[in-house]
Amino acid sequence: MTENIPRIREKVRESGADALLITSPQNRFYATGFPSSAGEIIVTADEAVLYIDSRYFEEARSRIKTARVEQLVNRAKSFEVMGEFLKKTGARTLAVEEMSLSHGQYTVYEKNLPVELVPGQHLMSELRAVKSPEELELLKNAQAVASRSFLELIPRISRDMSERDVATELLCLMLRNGADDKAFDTISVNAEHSSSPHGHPDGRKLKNGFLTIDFGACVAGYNSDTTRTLCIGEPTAEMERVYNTVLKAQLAVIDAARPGVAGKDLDGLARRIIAEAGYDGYFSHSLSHGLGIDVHESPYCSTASRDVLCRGNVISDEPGIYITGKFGVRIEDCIYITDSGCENLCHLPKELQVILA
Ligand SMILES: [Mn+2]
Repeated sequence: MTENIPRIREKVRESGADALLITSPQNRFYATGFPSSAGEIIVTADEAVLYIDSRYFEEARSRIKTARVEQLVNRAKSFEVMGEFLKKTGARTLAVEEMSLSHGQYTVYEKNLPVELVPGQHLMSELRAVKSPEELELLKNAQAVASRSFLELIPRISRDMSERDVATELLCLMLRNGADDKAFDTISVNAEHSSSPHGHPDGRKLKNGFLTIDFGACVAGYNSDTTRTLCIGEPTAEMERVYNTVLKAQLAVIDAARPGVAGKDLDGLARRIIAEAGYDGYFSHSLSHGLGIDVHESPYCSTASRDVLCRGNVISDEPGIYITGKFGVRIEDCIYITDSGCENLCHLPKELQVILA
């Protein structure tokens, strides 16, 4: 796993920040390639120090090459050591992850460090939004595990199973195929329940209607995110019309996604296709989010988004139509933004697939 400390130091230098404090497990992992449940990293333009306790210290010191690793004994001592380091660098402000620190944690840092805390969340989210070639490989690998598992799942689905059974079976397949964990709780919703975009799978037996499955694998710290909507029994004309509308919007986004496109315009494109088919107002969530170490990260494509796509982004493309009391359809792939367009990370078929008819 790559250490991204050099990229972070460069970002700190470019932004003019005095120093950056990394506190979240995700950003710590991104920085060091080393998973840990605790620890803090201070990064300046010239150096980086990881403060970590005895549970991780030896392994961290032997594996991490781009940051100095210091063992921490207790909280009071850690503030003293971090404070001394900050003084030595001449830092007067410290950029922090203001969106993930609790109010309590923020207050403790503010009280115990000899610097002014300033917002720094955007530094890490901007960096993480642009994937390195190695990160792209990790994302493709997670997607491959999830896709293989889904293909193995389809012939195992039977009318004896519940939504929850489908989710459990898929999790077993993903773990057997090499996932370290699921990326998030699988959504498996059938018939009228499929009108809940993030419905919780229940214990009732499957019946005729759509079966929407939104699932992901986490492999080596990187996630996949995919949705397919299958049809149990033959679809009605309305079901086919809704499915094909969502598919048309989903494919149009793949055609349009490229560097320089605004997130809100991509969202608007899908929304317009759905509205023109007569389903204005039935696409009730945003089109897209970035994906990586977190399942939801920058950039975002929504009606309110101010993000503009650039090469290296990996984003979801997941329009849907949800008709309360009837059914819902969502189709989702994750795509990588290339120099001139995008590459779909997911190769699962998308035509309406009828099962158990
Ligand atoms: Mn998604």
